[in-house]
Amino acid sequence: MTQGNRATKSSGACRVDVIVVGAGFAGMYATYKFREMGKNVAAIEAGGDVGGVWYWNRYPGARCDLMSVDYSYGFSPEIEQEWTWSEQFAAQPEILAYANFVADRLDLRRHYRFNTRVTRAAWDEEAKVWRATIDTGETLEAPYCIMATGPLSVPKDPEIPGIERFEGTLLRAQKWPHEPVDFAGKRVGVIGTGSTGIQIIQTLGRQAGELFVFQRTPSFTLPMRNHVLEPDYIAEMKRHYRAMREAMRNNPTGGTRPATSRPFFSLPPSQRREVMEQAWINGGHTFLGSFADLLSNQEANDQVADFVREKIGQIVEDPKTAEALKPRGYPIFARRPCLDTEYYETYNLPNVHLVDVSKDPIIGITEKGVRTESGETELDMLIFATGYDALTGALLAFDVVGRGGRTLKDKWKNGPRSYLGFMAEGFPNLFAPSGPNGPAALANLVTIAEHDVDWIAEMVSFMEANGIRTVEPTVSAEEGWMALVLSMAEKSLIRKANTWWVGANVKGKPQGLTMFIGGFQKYRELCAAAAQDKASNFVFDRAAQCAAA
Ligand code: NA7
Repeated sequence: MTQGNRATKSSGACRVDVIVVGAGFAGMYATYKFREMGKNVAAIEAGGDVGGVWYWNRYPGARCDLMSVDYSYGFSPEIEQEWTWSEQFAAQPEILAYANFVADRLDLRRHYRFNTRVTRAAWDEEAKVWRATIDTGETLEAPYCIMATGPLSVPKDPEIPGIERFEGTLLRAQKWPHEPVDFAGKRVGVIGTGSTGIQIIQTLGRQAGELFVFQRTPSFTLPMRNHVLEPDYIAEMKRHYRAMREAMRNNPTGGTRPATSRPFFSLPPSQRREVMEQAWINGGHTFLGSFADLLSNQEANDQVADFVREKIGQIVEDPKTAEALKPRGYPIFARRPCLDTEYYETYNLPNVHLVDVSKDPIIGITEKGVRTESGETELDMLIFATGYDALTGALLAFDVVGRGGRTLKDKWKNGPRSYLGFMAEGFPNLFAPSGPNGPAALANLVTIAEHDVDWIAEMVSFMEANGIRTVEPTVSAEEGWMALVLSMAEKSLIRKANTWWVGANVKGKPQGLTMFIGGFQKYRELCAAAAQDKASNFVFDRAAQCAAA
């Protein structure tokens, strides 16, 4: 196989220095970083091109709910200057165009094999290499393997009988067709009302003939207040990128949203109300930046939830529909807080119908549509926006076999365990940037990805400078990290909602909040401290000790 550089082939395997799995933001950056270090990189991607989740998620209304300036690479001042974002919150086509721009600019595609999946990755203890088998039957081998497989890359169908019977058009948000889909005059159903469903519903409500929303759990969603970026703003932003990136690294969200230490009840009621009104007007995730304790103080959380429910009641004209749209029974922000554009207003359109399947459960999919207890809704098209086997799904989708034949599936049978979120004891030289015990979905994934890849690259440089062939965390370092992650999680309201954040959306999956909730800045400090004390935290295998290999 050609990797555009110096891959060699011996004993049937294609030998390189680093294997990178994935062409999302983490994988692209890892490929670039290691190439710049002079490494021979072989990168594998299941999609037809770069972009990761943004390559697949082409559904109508797909958009990032982090600001474009945040959700972009900070490692290249040249790219920052050459690329211009058009909106405060970029839509999927623009994000994908950005990923393509970066891939072109850095000449990354020559390292990639697209439309290719890794089917197994196994550590060879004697040769000190990872061997990755790909679905062509070929094998790659390298001392280092970077699993940049992403926290949201394995789509999940709903557990509803009869899906295969549907004779209309079945569409999955996470694997959307590349060609345009026409909804005009069609009876369209949507199952799923998370961030994805909300974006689809607010878009298709204005395009479809009739839109039927099958809602099991309503999400809290806040106004995005998206807008076009004016030339003056862009010029200002480009002048200050360096300072902004520095601020992002020192921010709990890994983004530019200001943080606060102000507790909710430190203000008198009228001022709290004023702050909430302002947060609603400003839009975005302003609420979370307005009070420090919304994810730890139930009473504070209840008051914000009441405020948002009140807004829903004011916007949605039909009282029964408004009531069904008001989330209850879990804390606001404990499910991913969605950002929308006139989502609630969509339900005032005469062609949009809410089917509350928490009260009228779906029995099955039929040839003609969706059958609930009360009857059948006939549909031309049915869209699944039913989420992902998140955080661990991609890493457990194939066998990852570590030292002594132990698989990651076995190690993680009770939930993911790692050190710093991206290394695991028993799996030498294997790294999973933006992994499941880091800040993952709770902070800016691009900032996390860049940070993790930089940390890994520094570790590799240190190892090579010191004649070290392998690294893995010590048992006690991993135990300490997991104890910290789990004890912090105990205090968070996040664990009180049944979401993908805690594994509740996948039948049989171990439950629990295993993400690091301490914020990006703290995470970065802990990763830096870990690298400072290498002797305590890592087991190294020096070349001299395995001279025979
Ligand atoms: P989510 O947030 O996991 O949402 C999935 C939605 O699908 C959620 O509303 C589910 O309801 C619903 N769902 C799943 N199965 C069913 C069945 N059988 N019947 C009815 N409804 C069902 O995924 P998204 O893709 O929206 O968002 C994922 C992340 O992408 C998001 O958090 C952002 O970070 C970006 P449930 O809650 O299970 O009752």
